[in-house]
Amino acid sequence: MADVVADANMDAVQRRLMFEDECILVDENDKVVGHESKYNCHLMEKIESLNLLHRAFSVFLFNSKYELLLQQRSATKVTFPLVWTNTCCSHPLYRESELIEENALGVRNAAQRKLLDELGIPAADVPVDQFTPLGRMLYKAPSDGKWGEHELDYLLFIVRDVKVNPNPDEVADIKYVNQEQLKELLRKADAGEEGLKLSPWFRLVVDNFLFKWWDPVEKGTIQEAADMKTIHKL
Ligand code: DMA
Ligand code: MN
Repeated sequence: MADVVADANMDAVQRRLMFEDECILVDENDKVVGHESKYNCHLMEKIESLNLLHRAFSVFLFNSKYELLLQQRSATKVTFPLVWTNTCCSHPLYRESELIEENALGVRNAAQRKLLDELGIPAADVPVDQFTPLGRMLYKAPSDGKWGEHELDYLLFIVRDVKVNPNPDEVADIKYVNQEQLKELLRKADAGEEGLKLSPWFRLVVDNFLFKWWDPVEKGTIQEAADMKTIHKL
């Protein structure tokens, strides 16, 4: 049963999205098995009792100096408020344009939609054919006990100089970091300095993939690192 009192305190914009967004349910091989509201997909109780797993994406956008754009999630996000994370994360929705599996086009369409919605990045600045799908990972992460994630997450890289105009409903702050600056951020998060927190999925990508992919990004050889066959269970 939904906790009516807690939900009444939920930010109105985020509540609307919880019920409007219809996520894609997949099995552990990323085969579509159905659809479910964003609300139900992120309730730990439903995730555990129904073994709900949904499709998601994580964008890593670099500028032409090969600095990675990070965002701090807004205080009103239902899951993982105020944590720092990669450029943009969300879900492809259960609609024709975002279900296209060929070359992960559905996921790339969703990424373009959410880069505009969360960060005000014009679609023209992030053409769908410029995203490189590098891999997929499966993970589960509780947020606050009631809410959490259980996702099959597509990792999308893109190198573009873009106009950014963050949407305060989604994003509290942004910054570009080079490799050294990100390492300093990780050190601070590990030491608990300045109340700095990183999202669990960003941490998984950092610990498993990001630094070994950064140099190929700079050399323009990142396509060679792509492995869309494996689903990494982390
Ligand atoms: C969900 O992100 C996706 C991942 C990879 C955690 P989110 O909570 O930011 O989704 P949305 O922006 O749709 O609320
Ligand atoms: Mn999710």
